Amino acid sequence: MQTDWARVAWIVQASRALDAIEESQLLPERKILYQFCARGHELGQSLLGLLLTDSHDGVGAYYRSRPLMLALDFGLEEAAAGPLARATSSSGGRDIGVVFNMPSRGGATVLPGCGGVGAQYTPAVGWAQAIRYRREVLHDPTYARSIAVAHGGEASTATSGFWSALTIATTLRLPVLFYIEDNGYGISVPSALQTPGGDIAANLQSFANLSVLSGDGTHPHEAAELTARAVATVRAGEGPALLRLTVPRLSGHSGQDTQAYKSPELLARERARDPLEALRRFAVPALIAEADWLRIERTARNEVEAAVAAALARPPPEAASLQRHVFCEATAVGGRLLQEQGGVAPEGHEFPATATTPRPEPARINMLTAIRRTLDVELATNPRLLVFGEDVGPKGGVHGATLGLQERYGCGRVFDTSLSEEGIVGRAVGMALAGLVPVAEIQFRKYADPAAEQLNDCGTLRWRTNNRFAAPIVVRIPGGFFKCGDPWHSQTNEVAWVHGIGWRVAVPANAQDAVGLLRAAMRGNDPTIFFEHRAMLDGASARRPYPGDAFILAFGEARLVRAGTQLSVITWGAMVERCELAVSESGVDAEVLDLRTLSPWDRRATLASVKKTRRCLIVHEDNLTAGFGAEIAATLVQEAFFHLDAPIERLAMPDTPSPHSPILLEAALPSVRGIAAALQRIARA
Ligand SMILES: Cc1ncc(C[n+]2csc(CCOP(=O)(O)OP(=O)(O)O)c2C)c(N)n1
Repeated sequence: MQTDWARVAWIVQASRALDAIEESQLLPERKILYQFCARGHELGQSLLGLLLTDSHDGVGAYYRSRPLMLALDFGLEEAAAGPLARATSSSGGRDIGVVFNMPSRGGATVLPGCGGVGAQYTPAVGWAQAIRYRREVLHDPTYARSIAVAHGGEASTATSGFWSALTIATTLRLPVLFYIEDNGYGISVPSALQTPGGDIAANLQSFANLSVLSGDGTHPHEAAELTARAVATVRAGEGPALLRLTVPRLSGHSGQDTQAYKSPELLARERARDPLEALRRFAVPALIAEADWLRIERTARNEVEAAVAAALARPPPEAASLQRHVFCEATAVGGRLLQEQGGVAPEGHEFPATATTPRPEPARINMLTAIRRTLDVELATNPRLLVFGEDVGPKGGVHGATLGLQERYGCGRVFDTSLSEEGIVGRAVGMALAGLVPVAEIQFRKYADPAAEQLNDCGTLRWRTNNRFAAPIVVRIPGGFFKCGDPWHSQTNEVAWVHGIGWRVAVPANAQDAVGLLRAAMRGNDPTIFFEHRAMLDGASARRPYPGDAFILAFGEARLVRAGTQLSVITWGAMVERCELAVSESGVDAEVLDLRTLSPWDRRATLASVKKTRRCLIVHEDNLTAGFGAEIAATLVQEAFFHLDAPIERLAMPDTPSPHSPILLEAALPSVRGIAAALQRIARA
């Protein structure tokens, strides 16, 4: 493809002019609060953006990607409105203006960006894997030449996200281009501290299944040739590529940075590499007449000034809108409250009919079988659904939840992943953004920790894109004690996601609820953590008849385990069984509520029960301090204080990790005897 140098010149000039207005006017006037300048980075990004013409291309961008955004037709006014935090900007004033997102407008999608350096990589490879899935499993020929691009600075190649994405891309030979702009510094830290010798391309030369290219991002011909070659390689299906272009950063890292850590000589050397000057020398007059160059310069400046004026005239966000779009607000598929992109809902996917009344089979099954059967039914009825994680393929998962599913649905739909939880969750986010339903397994609760960044970013994604995007993924996580405990496999810490923003959290205590809640999660439109308690997976008390392929349960509806008059016990997960036993042992006529989900949690049922019994004991396995019991107690104190005849009490694991020795474990967990004693004491109070 011939390079449209006049267009490149316009993008470079427009980006320059926008940076200049922001630095010289809008920042000093405090109309914008952060300024991230792309000066020095514009040339390569302009060339790259003009090559991303496929309607299913997906781009993971970062805060210095504004020239790339302009090349992708983001629009000058849109670009100006972001830093001005306008209501109609791409985040509605909720995110830093250069943390970009752009639903497809017939061309590339720009995946919702993140402030965390390196967080763009694993969602980008998820998008690339979704391209392959759409092409090879769903047989959609329109994905034949689509690619994903992950754009970052050289310091981002030191992040775990980069390495996780590189492993996924190269092991699976995915159509993804890593486009690295090396300006020599991560804020003030030189690149030799990010990768040995400071050259990531040189260091990756021997990496298998990766085409590595490298060159000068300020040299028009070289940058154009390398960028075109890198994009063509990936489009041709030759697997992933990495292109490193060296560029100068001709400004501070952000508006606040004075660059005092650079010597005057270095600053002069950088100025001498200005790609705008290089472009002018290269193009004028050979490709663009002098008069045309001047006209482009003038037009770009005028258009930027007009765009800034129009963006300034846009209204700021309304304070009352703050809490909108944390979760999906649409009650049915379709309608303007749906996100524009992400998950199956925007494309009008219809699921088979559901039933809220169980149709029990005669035999009881354990929770593990219930989970497996539910995955099986959803895989069979929803071709967009994929199941993956460590060992979930031929082995069937370390707990056995996916046993036989790969055999039935193939390696494209049920598969093993590399050992990177960040990769599992970040990839799931990219797949969801590309319209799939990823169901990921994390082997044990503690091992979700390496995915913390992606989990956080996924939860906030709808809110921070002001409902443009959503990534409704399901993450299944076994945890809790089983025979013994230990600090790694046995913690619950479910409260972490309730405290995080935008997650729905299920903590089922029996096989029937597991079926209904897992189905609701896989057909829902918000990201969901599905917590599988290890003691419940084959626990006798959790066995129930299979409730049918259509059975579904709403989130936020507690189960009345036992009605009572003297005291309310609020609990969930493996503590449900212990509370039931304790009530029988205590002789107290206690009401037991199993919350079933913690986000949302059933305040209504909890308040009604406590107002009736006037006493309350909350029992959970998670540590006491800032466990979810504290939230319930605070709510009851505020909303049912005058109904209480005794202080609200909590029984929970003390503030220690889960211990391994069964003796220590029993000392740590709320025991049946301990719960019974508490019931008797509170009932007498
Ligand atoms: C995970 C994380 N750590 C630290 C930061 C703070 N930070 C923002 S940008 C940056 C430097 C990144 O440099 P590079 O990736 O080379 O991109 P450049 O800014 O040079 O374009 C740092 C340390 C962050 N945003 N995210």
